[in-house]
Amino acid sequence: MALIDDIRNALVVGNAPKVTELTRQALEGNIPVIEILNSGLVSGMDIVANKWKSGEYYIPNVLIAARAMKQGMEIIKPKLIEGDYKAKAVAVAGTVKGDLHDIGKNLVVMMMEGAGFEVVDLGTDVAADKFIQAARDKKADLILMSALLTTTMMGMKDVVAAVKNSDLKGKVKTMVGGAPITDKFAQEIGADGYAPDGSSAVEKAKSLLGIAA
Ligand code: B1M
Repeated sequence: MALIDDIRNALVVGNAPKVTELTRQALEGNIPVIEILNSGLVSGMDIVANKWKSGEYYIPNVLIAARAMKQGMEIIKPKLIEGDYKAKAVAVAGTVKGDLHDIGKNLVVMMMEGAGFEVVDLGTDVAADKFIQAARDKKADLILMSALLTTTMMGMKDVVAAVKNSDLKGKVKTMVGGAPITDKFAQEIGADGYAPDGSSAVEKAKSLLGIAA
């Protein structure tokens, strides 16, 4: 679809005003929000990732594309989270210590909110004790962790261990995700769940907490 292609292309070159405008047009044209997200914004970010990997793009190119992605996500957010606002459960979410990537984490937070979860977003570079404190303060059912770097993913193990060594043991489930994370890794560090993307994160969270789909 031409409009979706245009959103993707504008994101790849980091043209945030154009991404914003075209995303708004797509919503007004009743293009399904999931299609705008997956075929436009996420697919554009995949192209950016490949260009960086191949050396065609440098960090400034990636940063302006990430800014365009965020602005596009802001436009679709109300549509993505509309519907049942009744909190089914409380989750705290964050990108682990040392890691500043937040696009995927923000996406997961939006999808969880859209499914009725109350999510307390702790942002990026979140240390284990901050996850624990927030989970305790908010009486959370679930801790959602994201990591994009192989050098930070072990921070998830610290959080899982901190939960098991605290009064939260048995009360709070832990879930992990992010580009370098696998189901095998989740099992190795003792996390309760893993999901490869936002939609499956919602399904996994519901199944961990025994919430009917
Ligand atoms: Co970064 N970076 N980066 N970066 N960056 C990667 C991750 C990298 C793979 C690129 C590459 O080299 N090919 C590489 C990591 C290599 C490695 O660890 N082996 C890398 C590097 C090296 C770095 C720096 C170290 C670069 C430098 O400074 N020399 C630096 C680190 C900074 C830091 O964190 N301390 C850095 C910086 C940056 C930018 C600031 C420029 C920017 C981040 C902007 C931002 O987030 N606000 C950036 C970006 C954009 C990327 C890539 C290109 C794209 C990431 C992204 O947003 N993807 C990335 C390449 C890649 O991933 N292939 C890369 C789109 C997003 C929708 O996907 O985040 O995977 P993702 O989320 C998905 C799933 O993973 C999942 O659902 C989401 C939706 O489907 N998911 C979960 C995520 N969290 C989940 C949690 C769940 C469940 C599912 O449950 C709790």
